[in-house]
Amino acid sequence: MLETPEQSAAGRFDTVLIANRGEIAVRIQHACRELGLKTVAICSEADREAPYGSTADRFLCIGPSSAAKSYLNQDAILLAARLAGAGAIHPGYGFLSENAAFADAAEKAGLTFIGPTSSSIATMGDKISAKRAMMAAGVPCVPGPDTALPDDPDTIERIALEIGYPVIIKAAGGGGGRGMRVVPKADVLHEAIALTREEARKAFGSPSLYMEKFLEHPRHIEIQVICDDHGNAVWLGHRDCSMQRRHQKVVEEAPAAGIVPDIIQPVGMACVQACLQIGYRGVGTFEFLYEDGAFYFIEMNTRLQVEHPVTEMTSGVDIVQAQIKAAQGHVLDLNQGDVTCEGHSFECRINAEDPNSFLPSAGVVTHLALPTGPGIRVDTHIHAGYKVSPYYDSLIAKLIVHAPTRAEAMARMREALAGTEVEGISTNIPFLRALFEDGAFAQGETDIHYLEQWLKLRRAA
Ligand code: MV4
Repeated sequence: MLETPEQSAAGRFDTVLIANRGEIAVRIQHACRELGLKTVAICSEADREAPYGSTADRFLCIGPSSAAKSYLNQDAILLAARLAGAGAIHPGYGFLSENAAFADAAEKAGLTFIGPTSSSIATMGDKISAKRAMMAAGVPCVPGPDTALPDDPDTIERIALEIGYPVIIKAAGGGGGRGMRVVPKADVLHEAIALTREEARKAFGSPSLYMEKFLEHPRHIEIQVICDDHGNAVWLGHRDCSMQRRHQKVVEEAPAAGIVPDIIQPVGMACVQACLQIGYRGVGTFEFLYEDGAFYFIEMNTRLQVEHPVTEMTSGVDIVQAQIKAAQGHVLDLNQGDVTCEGHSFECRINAEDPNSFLPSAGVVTHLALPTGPGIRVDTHIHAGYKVSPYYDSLIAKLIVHAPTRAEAMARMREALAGTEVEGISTNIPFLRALFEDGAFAQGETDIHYLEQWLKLRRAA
């Protein structure tokens, strides 16, 4: 094959090992096949019967049910890739998707890691270096230093006073809600720092902390980017992911209600600028808090996200295909001017969980009905007779709708939820149906605390 300037030898591959399971393993297989790529599926012993195995070109069992011994087992995955002749690894989300050492090990083994460089992953994995990179690129950040907290108590107190209480102490190695503590006033500052530092040392192997202004009622808005290896980057729109419980998103939408193009556009362009400045490659998500009309960067995710479909619906871009093509070294085939945001999209995460305790509900799906109709998409790996195992994440399906307006998309989701039946295990479907009847949600009047408050009220009623 002739080498074209669009495609470097480094990124050339014809077989992709998908280092994941569940709905995302299915989603990535679709993208690979449409691009003419062969697929290698892997599984743990618990997933031997999973249908995503039989649709792949190869299917290898790489270890016992425990994720630590299978989907997180780097050596087993690299060995499977070698045995099956894969030229690339797609990590999906979760598991090894944001593990810089794994990305490095894959590249050293001569495999293309479908994601950013291990150095980009490491920079964003350290929340202080991420913030420093973003401030340097002109991305608006939460007030507070982009350096680790010093040890000197007086200096720490001065930083807190300068920011203004309440402040939040966060671990550099944390993220996604782990390793953080709110400090309402000065008299509990040092105690909060000592506790968070000990937790950080234990959980992340690093005692490094930083301090920010604590925003009390923000929304969680994120910006999706896609970049190639040739200095091109675009943002594909924004999403609202405020509907969460204990840092687990439940409903996501694109675009965010009430956030007009004029106010989000400069933020999107700053994200693009940051990508170019750090030499980012592939897909990424910039997470922001949005409060009183202003955006504040908090973290960057260097992986494909669970909620990428809502942006696919509004932008018309197949984000997984674009990600794979970027890893192949292709030049991005769209400019910022080509990116549009059409209509409105919602995603509901359907979880196999107890409606009261929220604990995972394992067992056999005895009956399954999935909704059909215009503007309805279901991303799932399950079928009637499927055995939901207790070992992994409780996500069993994603219900995605797209309609011209937000109100129409909500109506379409109500219709889609009405047409969804899962029997044999407990799911959060009844609760999602109730949520889509909620008036404040319909008005777009929610923030990151809304769902937990709503659940509390509902339980009391
Ligand atoms: C914050 C914050 C308020 N102020 N930072 C939680 C997850 C992690 N990504 C960052 N998080 C937060 N950082 C400042 N300066 C509130 C949260 C937060 C949150 C953020 C997004 C979505 C849900 C959340 C739930 C609780 C707290």
